[in-house]
Amino acid sequence: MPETKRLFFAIALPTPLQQEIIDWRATHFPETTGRPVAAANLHLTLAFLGDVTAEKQQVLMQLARRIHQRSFSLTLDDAGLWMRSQVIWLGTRSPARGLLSLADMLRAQAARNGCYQSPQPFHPHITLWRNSASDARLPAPGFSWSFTVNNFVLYESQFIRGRTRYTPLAEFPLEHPEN
Ligand code: 2AM
Repeated sequence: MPETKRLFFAIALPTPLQQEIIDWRATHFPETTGRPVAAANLHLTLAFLGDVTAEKQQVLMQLARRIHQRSFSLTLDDAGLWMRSQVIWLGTRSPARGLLSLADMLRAQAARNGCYQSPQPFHPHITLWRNSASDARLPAPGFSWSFTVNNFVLYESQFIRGRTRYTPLAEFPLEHPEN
């Protein structure tokens, strides 16, 4: 069996925003809500690739480098609870066109290269809590954070000594709007 890595393309959050969201989470949710995702692990997945060989990783990275897409603004102003996956997430009420087209392209490239893609529509989200209680309360609307997405990242997901760790393997720049 060839060696594989569990990979996904995602948008990283700027470090100060990670901390701001963690502080907001701490004041707006009780500790009993579930298992909080660590600050460094907050991200928005664009395309989940699954277990990928080194060869396929190279192909997918080459295709990702060929994507010409302008940077865009991402506003986080929505939250929800998915009962089935027991996830509480942060998302966006009006996803930028650039976000949707970037995810579409990466997901299509992944599918064409044999990485299973869920038939569920893409719902951009940042997982905040896992194993959340089904009666967990969500904060009232009114929160909003915005930042410019200038690149996207290929991550490896590992489970080491009981902890999930996401390691960035490569960064892919988006184009400056004036280009
Ligand atoms: P989640 O946060 O909603 O669980 C690394 O695991 C990232 O890939 C997470 O953002 C996770 O989404 C996502 N992910 C894991 N398994 C997936 C799957 N089968 N389909 C789509 N996304 C998946």
